Amino acid sequence: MEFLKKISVSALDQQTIAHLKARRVLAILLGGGLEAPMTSHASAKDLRSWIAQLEAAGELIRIDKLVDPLTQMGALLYQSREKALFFEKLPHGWRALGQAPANLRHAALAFGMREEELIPLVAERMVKLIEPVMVKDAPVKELKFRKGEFDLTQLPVHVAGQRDGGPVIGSGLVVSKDPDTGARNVSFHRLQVKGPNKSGILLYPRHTWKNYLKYQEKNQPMPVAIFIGHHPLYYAAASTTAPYGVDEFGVAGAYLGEPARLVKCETVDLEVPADAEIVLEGHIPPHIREEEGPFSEFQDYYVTGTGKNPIVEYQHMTRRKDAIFKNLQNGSEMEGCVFHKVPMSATIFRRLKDIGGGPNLHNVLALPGIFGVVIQMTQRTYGEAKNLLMSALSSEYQHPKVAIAVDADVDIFNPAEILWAINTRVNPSEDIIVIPGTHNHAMDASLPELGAPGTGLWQRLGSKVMIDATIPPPTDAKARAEFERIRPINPKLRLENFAAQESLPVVRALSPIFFGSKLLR
Ligand SMILES: Cc1cc2nc3c(=O)[nH]c(=O)nc-3n(C[C@H](O)[C@H](O)[C@H](O)COP(=O)(O)O)c2cc1C
Ligand SMILES: [Mn+2]
Repeated sequence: MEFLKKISVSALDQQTIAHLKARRVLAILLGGGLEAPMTSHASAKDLRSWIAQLEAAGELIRIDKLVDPLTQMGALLYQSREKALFFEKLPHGWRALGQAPANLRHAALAFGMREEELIPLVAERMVKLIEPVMVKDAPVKELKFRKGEFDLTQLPVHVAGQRDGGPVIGSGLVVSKDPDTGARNVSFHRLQVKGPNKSGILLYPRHTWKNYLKYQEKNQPMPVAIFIGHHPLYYAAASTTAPYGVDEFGVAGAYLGEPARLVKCETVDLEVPADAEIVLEGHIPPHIREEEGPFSEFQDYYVTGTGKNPIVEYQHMTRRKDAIFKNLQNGSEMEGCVFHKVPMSATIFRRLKDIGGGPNLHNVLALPGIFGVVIQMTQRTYGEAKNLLMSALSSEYQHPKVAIAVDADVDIFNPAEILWAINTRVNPSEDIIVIPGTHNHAMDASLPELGAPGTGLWQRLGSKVMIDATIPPPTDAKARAEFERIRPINPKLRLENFAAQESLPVVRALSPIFFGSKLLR
């Protein structure tokens, strides 16, 4: 039995997924859970359970050829907008997951929800904070490396775009604390690798930056712990802008429906997820700024954020024995944007849902480029859409510059339908309103930039626009009737029931989503 156990475990080490299925079978065969290295907490959601879930859903592509992260991986991730990629053969024996979630369908899978109901349900869940728990069994502590024993340049960090300044860890979630209150914060920050134990860091002026300024004022380095590779709901929590002082691990608990499992770091007074793949411990020294960027960013441009940014110096690394790296590529409609879209849309949904006593709000969705948001609603009264649009432009999130309101008959997941609503339901002089002189996102290249990244004056002073593409409210049935959309007689008839046998493959290859597809339900 002991022999079988050993063989099985090392065989599992070789592969990754068949492994997880096999694991369950083996666990039964062996009369209990397996030992490390593949073991994670029985019920813990981690990168491995996520890979298994993607594969079972037919959403994962395995890449078994050798891939060079510096010159090849970016192009493969860029073209995989539909499926997650699992890189089985990377330099130095690494494996890695990317484009997971590649889209909102994957995000819905991670949350265990249907795509249409994802945002309203996440909006409900995100405030049901669950305190994290400290645990003893921590797969991420299987291997420990002190300074000099690890080398960031040996990790399979990839270069995403042609003009990038170098390889950038896009999947690092940064844990820091407010030095005055001890309140914890977790957020995403791009980390350009600059040497065996050094990276740059882009600190957009929000919570981690605020913590850093407090340390800098005391002329002290800010301790940080950065975890790489975990279940996507940890990533969704890190990209949620909770109020300052709220621990995003509590948000992770809310998303997971169970407490995040944490352990103490080895060299800094911080806590990290026990089931992560890799943890880097380090500090951000005060006042030091070095050139960082350009980088393939979320809006699909390189330049924003480039300049004299702070650095991170690393003194320790822990990881699983067979750690799986997480590559995360930005760019419009790439994985990074999925992590922007879900928490941002849900946060704005929460903001709007009680306006004026509770509108008939159906959905909210951040649009490509992230500076736009669409609100789907049925107005109760004339003018109500504009009240909601004002609020969407001024929320926890600094991104929205363009806010569009549409009715329930517009498929907000299909940009063509949103454009159609703007073209056919807007009276420009009444329904398009520009608000000048607003504070906008500092990474919106279309607006004038004041100050530089890494300084307190980094911002863009711009403007915002709301576009009301809603139709008259149901209380004015006559006016509303002018906007009833065309539907064919017998909308439930399907092409495949009428097509000739030889045409069936052509019919089956058709996309189920097209202009008006929702009206045929
Ligand atoms: C993929 C991705 C990459 C991000 N990269 C950065 C970054 O490099 N620097 C930064 O300051 N914020 C970045 N963010 C945004 C913040 O992590 C995010 O807004 C988070 O909610 C901020 O946390 P905070 O509200 O606790 O400050 C990124 C977000 C995502 C989804
Ligand atoms: Mn925060």
